[in-house]
Amino acid sequence: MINTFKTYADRAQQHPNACARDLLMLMERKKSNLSIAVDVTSKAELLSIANQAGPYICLLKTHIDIVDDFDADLVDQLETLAKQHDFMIFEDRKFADIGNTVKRQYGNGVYKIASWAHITNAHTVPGEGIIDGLKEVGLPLGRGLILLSEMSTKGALTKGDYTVESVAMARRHQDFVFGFIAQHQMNETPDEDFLVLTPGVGLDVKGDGMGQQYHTPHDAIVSRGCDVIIVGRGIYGHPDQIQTQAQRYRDAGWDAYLERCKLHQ
Ligand code: S5P
Repeated sequence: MINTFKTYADRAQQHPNACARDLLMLMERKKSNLSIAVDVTSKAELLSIANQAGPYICLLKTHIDIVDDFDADLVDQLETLAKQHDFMIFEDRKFADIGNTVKRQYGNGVYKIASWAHITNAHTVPGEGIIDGLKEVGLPLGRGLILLSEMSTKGALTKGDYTVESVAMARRHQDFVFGFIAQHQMNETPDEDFLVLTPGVGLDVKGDGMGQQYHTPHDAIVSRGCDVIIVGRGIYGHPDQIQTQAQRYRDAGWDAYLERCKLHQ
């Protein structure tokens, strides 16, 4: 692992991928490396949490297919909130099929993910064709893709050669793929700048009894070199404290980033 340290602002200036540039600039402008994972099942709750957490986040991560009363208006309202509070939207679809199928899952169907999600993600298990399929739909729309190279859960099979091959795939598609869902920084050469968005982040608990494993924002950002912390239940699990918890994780993530900057000065 090579550590050629640059600030988010430096990276925004130099990054070859437009979506990554937008995200890095937003992070710097808003002083936030926090992505909230809003895994709730009602439209009203999703919108309310997005509105309350909006000022503190750089990225809103959705699982749009768990919303019982999904409709097109939900997407319209999320887009309005994204503009109002200045955040981007990441649909955590975890595509995992052949290229010809995923391009339809991405662009068509009820959710039409490519039409509104700035970022989505994919497993690499089917091989590189999955990137080709998603790219056909997403690249003309200016969207970005991240690959799952390491999962956060106990016993995950995303390790060793799987992770190495996933990074190699990303390297061959840098016009569209700009980073990873992972637990560590993934760059291998000094000129590489993949963003690492990392889930399994919590300040109060170590796990959830279903395999999830939590680390602190400090561990994720300073020790493991990740760029964006993804926090779900640590924030939305306290429905009466959305703003307080979002601010707490935003501060913890940003303080950790400032510490990382200092360490490399
Ligand atoms: O390896 C992973 C990849 C993802 S995208 N582990 C994860 O937990 N996630 C997602 O991050 C998961 O689907 C959920 O939306 C979020 C973590 O939520 P939390 O409530 O455990 O913080």
